[in-house]
Amino acid sequence: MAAKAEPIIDGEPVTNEGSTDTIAAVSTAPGRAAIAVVRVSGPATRGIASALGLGPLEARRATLRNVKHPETAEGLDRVLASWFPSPASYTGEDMLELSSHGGAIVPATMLDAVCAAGARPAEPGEFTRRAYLNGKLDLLQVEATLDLIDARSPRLRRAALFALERGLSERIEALRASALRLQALIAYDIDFPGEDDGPLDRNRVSDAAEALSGDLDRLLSLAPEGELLREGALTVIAGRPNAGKSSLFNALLGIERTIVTEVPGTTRDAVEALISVDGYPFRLVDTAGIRESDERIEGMGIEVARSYLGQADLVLLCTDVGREEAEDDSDTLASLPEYPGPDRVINVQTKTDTVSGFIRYPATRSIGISVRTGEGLEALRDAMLTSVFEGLQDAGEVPLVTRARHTW
Ligand SMILES: Nc1nc2c(ncn2[C@@H]2O[C@H](COP(=O)(O)OP(=O)(O)OP(=O)(O)O)[C@@H](O)[C@H]2O)c(=O)[nH]1
Ligand SMILES: [Mg+2]
Repeated sequence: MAAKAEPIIDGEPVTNEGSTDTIAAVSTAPGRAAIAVVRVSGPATRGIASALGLGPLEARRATLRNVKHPETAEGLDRVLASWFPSPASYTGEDMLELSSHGGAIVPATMLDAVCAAGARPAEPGEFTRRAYLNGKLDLLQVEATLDLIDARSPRLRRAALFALERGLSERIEALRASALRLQALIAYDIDFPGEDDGPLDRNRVSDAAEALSGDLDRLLSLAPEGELLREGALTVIAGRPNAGKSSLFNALLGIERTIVTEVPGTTRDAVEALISVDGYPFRLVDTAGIRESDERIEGMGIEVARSYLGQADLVLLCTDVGREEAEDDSDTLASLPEYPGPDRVINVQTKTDTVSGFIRYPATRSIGISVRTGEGLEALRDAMLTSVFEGLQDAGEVPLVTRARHTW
């Protein structure tokens, strides 16, 4: 990681009063596991290590040790203990990491012992908060840490790691420096118009302003896609009953998740699953087929489908290629107030294996697929990617803003 980070977003230097208490937490997820990690941070860490009977520890070297309870002296576990003296630690404070055995009991026992020796349980995010307050991470890096932990797609993992390594911070710092240079040029022009050096060349100011605004536009233009990387693009599979929506949902998911039958009106509720296409996340939703229906439960399903349509980042509008009135389907959906508009819709013609000499539906974006033969599924995945994440794909590995806050 780069040199000591300064908080850069608020522009105000953040002062750390210095924590007086020592915090501890089991940092690994609960459940049956080979190991668990208990972290301790704060001024009492050294004393806690000694109360647990760890003996002398070399800085930043994992050492095998027996841990005993500070009050009862009962042996608790054999652990790998790592000691990180301040300031070269994650939080900037004295820190101790105990890699104990995992499972339901051992990590809790470790935490209990550490607290009996003088620590208190940490609040959620408190280690990272201290790292921020001690200038070890800037705010963008804190958010990147969260994104990295929560990443549900390989692309977000890469973007988050880039931001954690200060790629995004450095980009923002460069933009800020350009803005300050521009401000200085303008101030010079206003304050000293008649100086010996002569007036400032107007082009210098306008060129600098244009360059800055171009850089900002480039960063912000990818913001909507960056945000979708965190949650996944809401991709709604819609169409008339029996169009093959659930079959497509299962095919994209790779498992038989929803019920498929030849009876129109099979799917009643919306079923959601996260899939990754080439490392990019899509929240896929299978919905009830949309038609006029007096049947109460089907009607409710249709309402749910319509509300999903209204929020969709992308709609896969399915039409059974064999149906004679197929061409009316897109008109029926397009007349709904929730319909998102053609640039967010891919027309999918289903069941191409049932017709010989499949003829392309005369719509701009239309892909023929068959879940029986697999035809067109790869082309559909490509179209989904380009529809939602084209900018990111073209941009390659660049700093990315992934939260609405970044665009304020
Ligand atoms: N030959 C063929 N049949 C398909 C294909 N896709 C779906 N089907 C059949 O079409 C029928 C309806 O499929 P579903 O996936 O249940 O359709 P749906 O749009 O989810 O239907 P509802 O939930 O009722 O709205 C089933 O009998 C499927 O086996 C395909 O690619 N080829
Ligand atoms: Mg269905």
